[in-house]
Amino acid sequence: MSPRSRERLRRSHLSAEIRPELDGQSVRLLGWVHEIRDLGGIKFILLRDVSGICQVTVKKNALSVEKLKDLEDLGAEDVIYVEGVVRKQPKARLGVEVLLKDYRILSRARRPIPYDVTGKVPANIDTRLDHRILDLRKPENKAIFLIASTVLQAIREFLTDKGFVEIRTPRIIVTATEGGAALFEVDYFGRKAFLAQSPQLYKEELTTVFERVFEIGPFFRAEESHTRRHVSEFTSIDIEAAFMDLYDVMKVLEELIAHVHRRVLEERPRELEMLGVELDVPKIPFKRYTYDELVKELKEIGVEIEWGEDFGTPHLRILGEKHRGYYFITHFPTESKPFYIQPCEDDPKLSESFDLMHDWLELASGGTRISDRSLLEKRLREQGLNPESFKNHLKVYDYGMPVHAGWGLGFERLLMVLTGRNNIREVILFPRDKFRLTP
Ligand code: AMO
Repeated sequence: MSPRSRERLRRSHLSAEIRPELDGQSVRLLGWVHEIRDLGGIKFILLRDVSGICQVTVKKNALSVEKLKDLEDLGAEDVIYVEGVVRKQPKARLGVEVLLKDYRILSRARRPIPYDVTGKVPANIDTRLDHRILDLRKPENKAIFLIASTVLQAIREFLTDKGFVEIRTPRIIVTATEGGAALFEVDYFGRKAFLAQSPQLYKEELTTVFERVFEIGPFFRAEESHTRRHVSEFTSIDIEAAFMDLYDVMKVLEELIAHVHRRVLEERPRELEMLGVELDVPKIPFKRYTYDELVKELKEIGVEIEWGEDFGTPHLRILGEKHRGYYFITHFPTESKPFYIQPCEDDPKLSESFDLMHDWLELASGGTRISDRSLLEKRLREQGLNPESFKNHLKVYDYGMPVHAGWGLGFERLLMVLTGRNNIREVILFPRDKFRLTP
């Protein structure tokens, strides 16, 4: 005899589908107990499922004595199955309730629950992250990740439409691309390897195969700085395209950002409202400032900055006050950028590079890349790197390397902007930083 599978209870509706128009209809629901309110003769169970929360009303005379007694034990976060009848109820939150006819408790949560999912007890970010799975059940926190899912989908559809091919490059690598200090070392069968900081060299190489590529994936930086915008594991949206320069890829980037805004507005209005965010589709093209212009601007208001120096947080804070929303900073000093960035032909002190900013937050960086092998070798040496360590990459330059350009966009930083959160940890399901490796 084959083993019998456990009886599976099925729902007829999601809680968000319970509307006054269903008045009189029998429904079956599945979900978690968000909250219970007991008013003596009457009990209200707020039932939460993926779609939202609906009110289940228990009239004491509607259940058998036994069932009623069992219900006394019901607690927050228990999983229940509910059978009931929809009734218009102007006093209920959404103008409707489900009158309980029968129920089953499918899984009991151990009490006391260490964290209040209803949000009545305020919690700081560390407490929230310590109890992350419960914290994520809060509708407004879940909303962030529903938006995140829409954003990912929008990015994929936009880039695919523009002829970009989605690629996957290795996470275990042997050479650093974005500066040696921020690398995590891995013992790779007794050999020294590193967790990838970005797909930089692979995405450049792959333009010789697919011309336009993109990748969405986790990358790793051993960030010593404990800030609200840095984590050790982040998601990078990367593109790289043959026969494009910095201006071409900046255009792709601003159009992508506008597309993402449109999609989120279309598909997630409820979630935006829950988060208290008023989103507008940004006007493109975004404003563009050169590094030189902004250094001058800072100096004019008495801020100390040396030409050549990268903008630090205090500089960016000041610039962000003056320049709101999205804007580009272009033509950084070649010295301040990685070895693969193309120096400007007419002034090699400057580079064909850019950052995309939102207020004071850096969201992306990119530029035209060096496509000439000897120049790349020279730049490696100038940055104190040994071309020999990059021989596999350099080899590709001997097989026909087109002019190419690209960028890397921090997915979580974009989400911070879209969801109005000011700590990157809020927009990562299970964030990793210097002090946090669990949950
Ligand atoms: P960069 O190092 O500037 O460029 O990174 C690109 C973008 O990734 C995000 N980011 C981070 N987000 C959270 N935590 C971190 N520790 C972190 N580090 C980076 C930022 C940043 O703007 N290869 C180049 C991109 C390119 O030129 O194509 C690169 O990695 O939003």
